[in-house]
Amino acid sequence: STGPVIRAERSYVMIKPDGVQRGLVGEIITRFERKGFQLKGLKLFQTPEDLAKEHYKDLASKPFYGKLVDYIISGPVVAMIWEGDGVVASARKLIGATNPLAAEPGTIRGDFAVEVGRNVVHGSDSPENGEREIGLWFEETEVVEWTRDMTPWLK
Ligand code: RTP
Repeated sequence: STGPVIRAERSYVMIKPDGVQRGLVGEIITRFERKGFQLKGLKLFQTPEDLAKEHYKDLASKPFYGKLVDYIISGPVVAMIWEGDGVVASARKLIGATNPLAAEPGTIRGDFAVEVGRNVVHGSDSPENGEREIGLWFEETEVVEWTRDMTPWLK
């Protein structure tokens, strides 16, 4: 057949060093699993400084950029690829507002954080950035093709 390959939507979701140190890894993964998204990549990873800088390059002019990079490389992160219809926007909802004090209870940041500079988790802000970030954080061989058969319970 011809034409573009239509890929399912994917988000790059990352448990930041504070989330790992505080023992929130299982809790956070559980929320995405129970929602009904599919895990396509997962690793515990010590981030090199150049990768942290590249990931947040759009914020390079912000006054907090240096501190942000130092925070992201301060300990291991859990890097994940989650896939499913609408996963990018839905992940942002599950995660909650950037400033945890503004995040609704029931969201990850609303339930577990108080500081914008220690806000536990990251989620891509668009499908395009999802693909960009997955390309930055994962080797092709680390992206696993498998089927989670949730039919007829979930689509
Ligand atoms: P993320 O990329 O981590 O999912 O966060 P976001 O889209 O909700 O927020 P963004 O504006 O992209 O900011 C990225 C991360 O920078 C840190 N930040 N610190 N005023 C500050 O000190 C400040 N503002 C933002 C946060 O860790 C935020 O998640």
